[in-house]
Amino acid sequence: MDNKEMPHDLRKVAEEFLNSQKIVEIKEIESGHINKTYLVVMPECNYILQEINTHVFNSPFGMMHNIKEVTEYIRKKLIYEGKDPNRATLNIVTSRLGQDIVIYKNRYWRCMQYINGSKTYEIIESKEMFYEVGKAVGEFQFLLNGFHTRILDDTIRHFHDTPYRYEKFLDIIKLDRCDRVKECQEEIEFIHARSAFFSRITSKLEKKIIPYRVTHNDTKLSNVLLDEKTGKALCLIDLDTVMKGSILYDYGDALRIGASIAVEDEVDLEKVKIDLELVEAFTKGFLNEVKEILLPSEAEALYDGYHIITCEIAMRFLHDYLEGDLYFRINRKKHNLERARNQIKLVQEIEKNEKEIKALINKVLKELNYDEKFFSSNLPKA
Ligand code: GN1
Ligand code: MG
Repeated sequence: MDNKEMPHDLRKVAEEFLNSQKIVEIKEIESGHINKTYLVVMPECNYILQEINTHVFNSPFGMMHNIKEVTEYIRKKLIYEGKDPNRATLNIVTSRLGQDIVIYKNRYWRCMQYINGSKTYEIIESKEMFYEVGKAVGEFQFLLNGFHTRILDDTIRHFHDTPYRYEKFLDIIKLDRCDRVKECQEEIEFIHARSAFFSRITSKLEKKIIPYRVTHNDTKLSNVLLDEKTGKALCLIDLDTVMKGSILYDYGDALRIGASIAVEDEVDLEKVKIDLELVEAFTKGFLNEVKEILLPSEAEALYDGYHIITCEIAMRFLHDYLEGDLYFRINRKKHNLERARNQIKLVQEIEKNEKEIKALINKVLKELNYDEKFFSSNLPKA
């Protein structure tokens, strides 16, 4: 599918949201594996224009409903607390007819304000930086603690349902449509060997041992905005997958990329290692924000979040490779296989450091005087 936009079409779409007289330039931003993103430059402030990938998000209105509800809630909460909400959450721009989505030539578009002076990163540059990322991820959870999960649409069903994803993975292997299974035997075996614990989080959700919360579900590093000058946390972006879920996946997904020394598609696997000091810095920032709402049953399973989400993403990249690269955008032929191998190496690193990571999480909890008695009255709303 050729996704290159005609400049004329892009302008037409942008003009549905913004004053056509003031649009200086529209340029593509390389970010994310799913949607297409553009920066619209205007004299006073810039905007983000995005084409929603409706193959992945087949309920775009449900998705926008979730984003609107969640950002409105965060905005009101921040105002109530006397804080400035403008740089602390996304601001949706509606079309001149008041709609959140513009459909142009059968494709779906939305627009948001660009947060000035903000920056995202593909790789962590210091402990301080990752501490701030931890704060942003934790604050998101904290701010949404009182939000009813039932308000939200299940935009991508079974999104972090790792056992379900494993079932689908088995189906794809059986089908072997692209004749790629024989090339990936080792990787497939790696996933099989870990499948027994894929339900560790989902079964606790089902049994209500841990609660469903409003979660971001895609807390990878490049979805966290930091202030360009001060390096302080601003907010989480890419709220497309905001739904009900487990805080453990949000904790783990942020660590997955942030605590790895290499980028997600690094092919030199020697470079794929985790930095324990980074794990600690993130955990401190994160737990400091959520210490008053985190249940002991969640606190004791934080490591599982890190481990299982990394297995899940490895399996998803491999699944997409076996299926013929239908889901994640690729820049080279074996990109998804390379990503899968990278994540598999990361899983090995996490497993190798299991004891250290668990000890580190406990150390941070102790330092924060985490204590059961705070939490019983602060259960999230169903
Ligand atoms: C996708 O859209 P993007 O690139 O932020 C994916 C996430 C994966 C991530 C891996 C809707 O996120 O689940 O963790 O790639 N998003 C969706 O980098 O599937
Ligand atoms: Mg995303």
